[in-house]
Amino acid sequence: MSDTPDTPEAPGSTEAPNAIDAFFGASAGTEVRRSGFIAVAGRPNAGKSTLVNRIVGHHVAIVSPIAQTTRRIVRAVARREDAQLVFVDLPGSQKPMDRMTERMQQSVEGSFRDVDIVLWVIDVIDEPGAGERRVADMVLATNKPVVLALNKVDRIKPDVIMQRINAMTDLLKGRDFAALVPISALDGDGVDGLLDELTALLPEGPAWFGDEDVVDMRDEERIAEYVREATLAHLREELPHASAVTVDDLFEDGDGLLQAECTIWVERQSQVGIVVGAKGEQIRDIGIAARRMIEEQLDTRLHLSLRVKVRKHWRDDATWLARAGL
Ligand SMILES: Nc1nc2c(ncn2[C@@H]2O[C@H](COP(=O)(O)OP(=O)(O)OP(=O)(O)O)[C@@H](O)[C@H]2O)c(=O)[nH]1
Ligand SMILES: [Mg+2]
Repeated sequence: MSDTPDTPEAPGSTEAPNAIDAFFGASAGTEVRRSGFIAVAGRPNAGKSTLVNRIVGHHVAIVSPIAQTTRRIVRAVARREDAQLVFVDLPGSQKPMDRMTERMQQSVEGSFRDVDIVLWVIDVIDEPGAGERRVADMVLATNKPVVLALNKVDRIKPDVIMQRINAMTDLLKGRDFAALVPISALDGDGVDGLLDELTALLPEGPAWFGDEDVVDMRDEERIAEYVREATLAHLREELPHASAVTVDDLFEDGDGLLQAECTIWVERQSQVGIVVGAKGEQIRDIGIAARRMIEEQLDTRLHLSLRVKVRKHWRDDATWLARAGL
């Protein structure tokens, strides 16, 4: 478990106080009496990671407009009054396309065993279709209480919410949601009410993590994630899906400066030039953005070196995926 610094606002979320921060003053020092794990599930791009970041008040999970941003599960801890909530941010669920997405789907299904509640996040912009039916089958098979978060309400007219609630209720085949809450993970609307519902469903029990803990991930994994987020922000078309990041070396030098050597993997030689950019300005910009984020989130000074390598068909190479922690 790594500690995260006291820089509460995630980038892009500075306009509103986050839901949990408002309760920290009152809850710090209060004994934890209820605690549990909450799987955050749903289709790719629904806003699961954005929601987890808003709730815990740190940018712990990477976010992008590209589907299948989350590849590794992130456990993030929030405290509310006498309760500790551990959010398990999952990769988006869709039909697997290769070994990597197959492994991601297996990790999603495996993670349901160890949680108390399933928080199903949907994007209310689209009418629920085959993708959502697929998630419904998976979620129903867990036999856990299911809370539905209807996300991105900032993008729709209020009367659409009722239509979506009706369509989603039909998908549950006679079972009931434990709660249905319209929210905007982006601006925070409804998130407080969602936390009320989740907290009420938690079992009694002591804290799983310390009060200082925010994210259950090694620094090496966090650095790889932030470099990937910066890469996603700079790349277009097929490249976000064709790229992966590994940390090859990580150590602190004599001056207390963290040194990280990372590789951005692509699938074809022709993609190397796209990542590097003319005169290397693209990879320099990726490096600057990643370093800023890592320094802020890990509360450290960092020297980051990036290189680009080709690994053909890495998405279908089970051994390589396991080694890369994917
Ligand atoms: N308008 C609006 N956009 C949102 C909201 N929540 C998330 N988004 C945007 O939706 C996109 C996807 O967000 P993510 O949090 O990465 O989605 P995810 O469900 O974690 O996606 P995967 O990791 O691919 O499964 C990003 O561009 C977010 O800024 C919201 O409440 N309103
Ligand atoms: Mg995500």
